[in-house]
This record gives sequence, C-alpha cells and structure tokens, in this order.
Amino acid sequence: MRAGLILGDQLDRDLPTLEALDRGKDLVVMAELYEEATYVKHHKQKIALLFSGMRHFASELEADGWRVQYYKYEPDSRLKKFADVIKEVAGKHRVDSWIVTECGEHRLQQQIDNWSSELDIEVSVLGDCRFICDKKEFAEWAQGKKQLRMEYFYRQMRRKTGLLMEDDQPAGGEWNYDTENRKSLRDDVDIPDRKGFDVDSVDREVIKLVAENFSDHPGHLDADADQFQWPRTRKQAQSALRFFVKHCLPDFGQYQDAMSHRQPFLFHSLLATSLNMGLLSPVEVCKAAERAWQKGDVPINAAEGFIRQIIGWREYVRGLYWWLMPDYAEHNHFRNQRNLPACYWTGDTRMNCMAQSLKNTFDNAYAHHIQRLMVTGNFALLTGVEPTQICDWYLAVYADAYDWVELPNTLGMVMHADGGLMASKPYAASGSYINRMSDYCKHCHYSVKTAVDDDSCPFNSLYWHFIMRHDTLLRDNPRMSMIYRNLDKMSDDKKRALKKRGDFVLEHIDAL
Ligand code: FAD
Ligand code: DLZ
Ligand code: SF4
Repeated sequence: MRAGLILGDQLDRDLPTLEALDRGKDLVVMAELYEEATYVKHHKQKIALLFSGMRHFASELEADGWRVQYYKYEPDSRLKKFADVIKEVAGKHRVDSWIVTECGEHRLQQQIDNWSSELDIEVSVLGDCRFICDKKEFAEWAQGKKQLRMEYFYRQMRRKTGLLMEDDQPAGGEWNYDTENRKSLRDDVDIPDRKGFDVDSVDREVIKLVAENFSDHPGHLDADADQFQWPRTRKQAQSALRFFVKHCLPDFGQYQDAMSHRQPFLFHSLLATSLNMGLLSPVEVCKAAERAWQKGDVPINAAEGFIRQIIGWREYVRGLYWWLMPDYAEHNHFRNQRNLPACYWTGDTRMNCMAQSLKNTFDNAYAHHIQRLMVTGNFALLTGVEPTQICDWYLAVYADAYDWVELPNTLGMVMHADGGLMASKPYAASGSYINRMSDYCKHCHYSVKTAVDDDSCPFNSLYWHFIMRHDTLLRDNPRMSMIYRNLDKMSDDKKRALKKRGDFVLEHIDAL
C-alpha cells in the first residue's frame, strides 16, 4: 500500500504529495512529534501554530474524502521522530511505498534520504513546486559566479513571472525603488490595528497542550485569549492577505525600514508564517500586490518593494541554502566564539532598541526585518557571537522560522559569516542608524550621541571596535573603504578611547 507523509510546513492542497496520491485509496500521514517540536526550543506560539494548522488541514482533507492517519502529540508516545512513525504505519497499514515532497531543512531531508536503506521501504521524494525558482534553476544561475547578488537574480524572477513588467521592461522604468523606502515614522502617522483570528476548539486544545508540555520553551502564549495572531487555515491566511493589501501595503514601501515603540507590526504583511507553511503561495501574494498597483490603490514603490521581498529575497535565500548546504552552516568568517548574551533569552537589558525588539519577539514570535537585521542581528555581529548560536536562536524564536530561510539571513546577511558570499559588506551599524529609523533612542538609558562615556550607546563603541578588530579582513573591501578612511582620520587617543569602552562593553555584556 502507498502512503504520503505531509510535514507541518506543507499545508498546501496543491502539494505534489497529494497530486501523486489517490484520494480515498492511499493514506495521508501527519504527525506532531517531539523531535520536530524540540530540535531547537521553538517559541510556544510557533508550536501552537504548527500543530493547529496541521490539525485543521488534516480535518479538511478528511472532509474531502482523504484517508488520514493523524498522530496527535502525546508526551509519552513511543513515536518521537518521523522514522518511528514510518515504522508504525508500515506495520499497522502494511505501507511499503512512501511519497514525500522534499522538505525545507537539510537536517530532515538527510533523514528522509536515508529511510529507504534504514527502514527497507520505497521512498519517492518529489520536488517542491511551491517556489518560483527550483533548485536546478538556481544552481544554473549561481554556477561560476564569484558573488551571488540578489538584485540580478531578482530581475530574472521578474522576467520569469512577468510581475510588474511592461513590454519586457520594469514597470515605471526602474527595477528597484528602494531609495523611496527609507522613511522613519512620524508620530502623527496612523498605524493599522491588527487583530488575530478567533480561537476555535482545535486551537484551544492545542494551546493547552503547548502550555502543559512546552512550558520551558521561550515566548508567551495566552491560554485564555479569544484570538491568536497567526493564521492556521488557508481561509484565515487569505483574509490576512486581503487585510494587508488594503490597509498596510500602501505604506509598506516608505516605512519598510522604520521601527517604533508604538506598535510591533507597523505596515508589514505578517504573511511569512502562511507562506512558509503552505497556506499561501508566493505567486498569489505577489499578484494581489500587483493588482492593487494596477488599480491605482498603492504606489509602485510599495508594490515593487513587497514583491522584491518575495520573488527576490525569499527565493534567493532558498536557492542559496540548497546550493551551499551542508557546508554553508559551518562558516565562521570572523572566527567568533562568544556565547549568545543572556538578554536574548531574558529580554532583560537597558538598551531600549534591544528590549523592544526582544519584547516583540517573546510577545508575538515576531520581529520585523529591520529589528532582526539591524538591532538583534547587528548586536550579535558587533559583539562577535558564535554564528551557530545566533542562528539557532532565530530558528527558535520566530513563528516563520525554518532553516532554509533563517540560515542564509542570519549566517550570511547578519553575521557575514560566509565572508561576503551573500552581502558585499557586513550590515554593521552604530546607534545612529537605529536613531534615524526609530524612536527607541529617545526612551533609552544610553546616550546615542556619544561613544566613549559611561552612559554611551553600546552600539557606538562596539561599531568602531568591530571595525578595528577586523581590519585585516575588511579593509580591502571596496565597500568599506570610506569607513576605514574615517577610522584613519581619527586621533590615536580617540581610537584608544573607543577600544577601551568597547572592551568594557564586551566584558560587561550581561549588565548592559
Ligand atoms: P514583510 O516585511 O511583510 O515582507 C513580506 C514577505 O517577504 C515576508 O513575509 C517574507 O516572505 C518575504 N521576505 C522579506 N524579507 C525576506 C528575507 N530577507 N528573506 C526571505 N524572505 C523575506 N523570514 C522568514 O520567513 N523566516 C525566517 O526564519 C527568517 N529569518 C530571518 C532572520 C534574520 C536574521 C533576518 C534578518 C531576516 C529573517 N527573515 C526570515 C526575513 C524577514 O525578516 C521575515 O521574512 C519578515 O520579517 C517576516 O515578516 P512579514 O511577513 O511581516 O514580512
Ligand atoms: C516546525 C515544526 C514543528 C514545531 N513541529 C512539527 C511536527 O510536529 N510535525 C511536523 O510534521 N512538522 C513540524 N514542524 C515542521 C517541520 O520541522 C518542517 O517540516 C521542517 O522544519 C522542514 O521545513
Ligand atoms: Fe539602542 Fe543605543 Fe539607541 Fe539605546 S541609544 S536605543 S542602545 S541605539
């Protein structure tokens, strides 16, 4: 007999696994598993989202006539990992032939690839058609290139999809409108109110299960709340997409990099969880943005900025991941050895930008891109955190996190641990950047205006400490030349003072 295994991030009715199976005859298998819930300490909301999404999806399949064998999480279950489930189902239903769509993590794909020999079964792994660029196409694009710049890949994806293209030319005349997308948020700008989705009995049961079994995992999960932020069904995800296009997309572009203590989500889409779980497809999301621009409801910089994140960055990091794994995960260009500072788990710090970004993280299993890149990421880069520790942190704490998308973003973009394969220079920044893009510094214990005093912004001295520390690795990078010219213009006294304050900050990280 044949069966198809559907993973928690494959909740798509057009999944190749389902296409290949016979409804009513073959078996669909889904399982909530200890190993998947704990290979990093996932945020409680992430586990609740995955389990509830899986249960809803399984019920929909059953209602549609599929035979589903669903294993709910049980703390004492013998079935801890997928191989246990495969063996169990093989015995119970005499399944000897398995179908699975390739998964999103190298860790798990390796296990799947070993099932045939280890478990003596037939396994067919199908390509994941939920992406615009498959692994082969990316490999062809990447082959022979010294630097893999997203911008050129993105243009290829624009041509391939036809999104925002007019007569083979980019709509509006430019490929990229990023220069219009760097505004900070004025106090009088209204921010859309976000609501979650009503909690139903399935959600309620799952939330209780998570509270009882994963209480030592990070993050808040309110057992009594009537609403839960993240869409668990395709219907909810479609409704989230409509809300975004109507209320947020018009301002998404201009405020894309802004940060504010007023609200954690600003004009961001909050769609990554749904895209990554299979509840929405990248093309339908981009088409919705394109339609809004065609109707004149949103400006081109907003539609283009949003579409670039999805057919550009999202496809690019996925391609990069599979092109370079497993070696990619081992890179540590700066030879960092520092343990992850305690505040990443406690949220306890007087640095307001960090405290705000960490609060969002624990409250919502969310932080938007600039908080991830320029606050928590920047701090890890400047302090020299060991890459695997910060990667595992991002993988754990965000509801949208899967290795294929988290790893290149963290290891490559944030930590520059790949030596510049992904980003031509490190995204290191002092407090001035955070001050320009947010209102955090106004409410901070530290002074963003100074770098060497006792109350100086830690990012300021750490920034120059980082630049001096990695002189030999970075000075010859043409994109760093202005920074090194500025360093060279500084007096020795100033450099010594920056080094001294930077050393002090590094020695007292947990007291900042
Ligand atoms: P929006 O700001 O509304 O963006 C729209 C969509 O574009 C997102 O939903 C996402 O699908 C896509 N997107 C935007 N930027 C990126 C990017 N750099 N890479 C891939 N897709 C992108 N995104 C994840 O989906 N999962 C992760 O595990 C993840 N880890 C990250 C770790 C770090 C250190 C950084 C800097 C970024 C990471 N990102 C990750 C990318 C980005 O921060 C999130 O996609 C985004 O914040 C999700 O919120 P949103 O849906 O509101 O996105
Ligand atoms: C992330 C996750 C979690 C927390 N739990 C499960 C689970 O119990 N069962 C399952 O099938 N999938 C889960 N997932 C998602 C998988 O880890 C995911 O399929 C891989 O990360 C591959 O992207
Ligand atoms: Fe962050 Fe420095 Fe601004 Fe404080 S002063 S919020 S630490 S950038």
